[in-house]
Amino acid sequence: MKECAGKLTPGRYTVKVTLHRVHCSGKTESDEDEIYCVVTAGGGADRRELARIAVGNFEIGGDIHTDKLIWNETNLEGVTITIMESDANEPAHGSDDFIGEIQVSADGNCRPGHDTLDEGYAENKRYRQFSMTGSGANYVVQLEVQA
Ligand SMILES: [Ca+2]
Ligand SMILES: [Ca+2]
Repeated sequence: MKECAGKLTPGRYTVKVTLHRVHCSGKTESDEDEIYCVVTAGGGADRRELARIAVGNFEIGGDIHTDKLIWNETNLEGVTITIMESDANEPAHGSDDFIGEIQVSADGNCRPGHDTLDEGYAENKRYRQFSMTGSGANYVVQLEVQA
């Protein structure tokens, strides 16, 4: 019983998420997509932005291997990793475009959010792969999650 209770203590797990690869097979812009990702916790009015990381610019067929560290914290709650397209340089186009999102629970389990499909693991079995189709785009995102 004691051991079981210990396992349920919040904040026990450090979750490390690395963005391994992003592949573009459909853009939301006519020119380059400027992709970034945001890490948030909470929802609705409690939504808090914890990190914002630039990923890169994409044309169709674009394929970026980044191995960028996105998150490396002891999670007290789940976080959401949202892939966005920036319109900072296109003020006439309104707000940034949503591409897709992945929810990472406190113990490191991943599940797809809006406009996102869980494709399981990449061919090498090491990276979790998600397909994202928000705002008419089509991206494949590979994450390495260590918990
Ligand atoms: Ca846009
Ligand atoms: Ca843009």
